[in-house]
Amino acid sequence: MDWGEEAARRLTKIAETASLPGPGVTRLPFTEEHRVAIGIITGWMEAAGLAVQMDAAGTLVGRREGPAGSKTLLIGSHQDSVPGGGAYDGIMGVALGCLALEAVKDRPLNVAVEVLAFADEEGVRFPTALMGPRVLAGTFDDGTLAMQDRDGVTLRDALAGFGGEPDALAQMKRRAEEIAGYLELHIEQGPVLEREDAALGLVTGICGIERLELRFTGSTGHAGTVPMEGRQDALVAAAGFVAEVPGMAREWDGLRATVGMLKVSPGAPNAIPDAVSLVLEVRSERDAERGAAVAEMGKRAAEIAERAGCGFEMAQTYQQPAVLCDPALSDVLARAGQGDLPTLPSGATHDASAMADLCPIAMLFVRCRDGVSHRPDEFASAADMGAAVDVLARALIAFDPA
Ligand code: HGY
Ligand code: MN
Ligand code: MN
Repeated sequence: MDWGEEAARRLTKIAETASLPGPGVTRLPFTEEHRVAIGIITGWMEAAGLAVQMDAAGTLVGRREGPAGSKTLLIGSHQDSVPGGGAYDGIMGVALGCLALEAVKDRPLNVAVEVLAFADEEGVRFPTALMGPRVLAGTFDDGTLAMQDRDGVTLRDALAGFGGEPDALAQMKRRAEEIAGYLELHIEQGPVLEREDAALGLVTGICGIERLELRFTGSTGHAGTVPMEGRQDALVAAAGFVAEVPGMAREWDGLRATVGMLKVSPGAPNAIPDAVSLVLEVRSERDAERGAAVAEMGKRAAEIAERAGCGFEMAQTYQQPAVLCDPALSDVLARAGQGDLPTLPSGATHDASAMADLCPIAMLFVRCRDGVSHRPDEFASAADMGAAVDVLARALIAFDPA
C-alpha cells in the first residue's frame, strides 16, 4: 500500500465528514463532529489490529500488546481543530500512527504500543486545553471541569454527555515506569522545512506560552460633545500598546507576541470607550526571557495608559513552560530517518507539551506547504506523509527501551 496516498485519502474523508459546514475543518471536542471522528478513527485503529476504547477523558485509545512485562510506547496527537482550520493539524499524527502500525503488521516489537486521539488540544471551546495528556500525566486540575463554553455548558457536562467520566479522571494517571515514551508526528505549521527542501524534521523543543489579560480603563462620554483635550479614551491607550507589541517582541531573539482578542466597552460609535480588555500571548523557547519580556511589556503598557490618562491592570490567565524533546528518543527517529533529518524548534504547542510531565517525548515534523496552518489551505503532501510513516515504522521495529 502507498501509505502516503492512504493517509491523504483518510484525512480528506475525515475532514469532509467530521466537521461543521463552512470553509476548512471545524471540529471541537465533545460535539457531534467529534463523535463522527471517533467512528472513523476507530476504523483506522482496527485496520491496524489495535484494541480500541475511549478513556474517561474522551481520548480514543488503540492498543497493540507487547511482550510480557514490556513498557508501552505512546503515539498520538489531537482530533480537534480550530474553527475553519486545516485537515492535517493534529489528526494527521493519529492517522500516521495507525498507518505505521499497519505497515509494521505483526512484526515483533519490543514494546506495547498505544495510539491516542486526544479530544482537545486547541482550547477553543473551553478556556483550557490538553485535558487528555494532562490526565495521563497526573497534572490535570479538576477545577477546570467547571469551565464553561460560550453556551454555558461546563467541561464536566460536555465530557459526561460524550460518554466520558469526569469523576474517574484522577485514577487515569499512568505509571511513568510503564511508559517508554511519547512520539508525536505533526505538520510543521511553519515554513522552515519547505525552505530547507526537507520533507521531515526532528523537533528540538516546544516553546513555552503565557497569556495575559490587560485592562485599560478611562471614562466614557458623548463622542460629539466631549472636547478632545482631556479625554480618557481607553481604546487610544490600548491601541497605543498594541501598536508597540511587534517592536517590543523583536527586542528578544525568537520571541513571538500576539494580541488576538480585544473587547471595547461601551462599544458604541458615539461613546468614548471607557474600558478595553485584550489578551496578550507571548511565546518563547526560553522561559526566563519570556518572563522578562512580559514584565517589560507590562511596564510599557502602564506608561502608555498613564500618558492617555487611563488606568491599567494586567493578570496572567494561562501559562505552560517550554519543554525539550528527549535526545535518546529523538535519536530513535533520527536513525529511522537514516540520519539526515534537519532539526528545528516548535513555535506551536502540542499534546507532547503536557506528555513531557509523564515521559520522554520526541516529535517528527512533516513539511507544511507555504508554512500555512490553522487555515483551510493547510496542506501536507502524500509523499511527505508516506516518508513519515516509513520513518515511524522503522523506529517502531528498532525501538528497544531496555
Ligand atoms: O496554540 C498552539 O500552538 C496550538 O496550535 N494549540
Ligand atoms: Mn493547532
Ligand atoms: Mn496541533
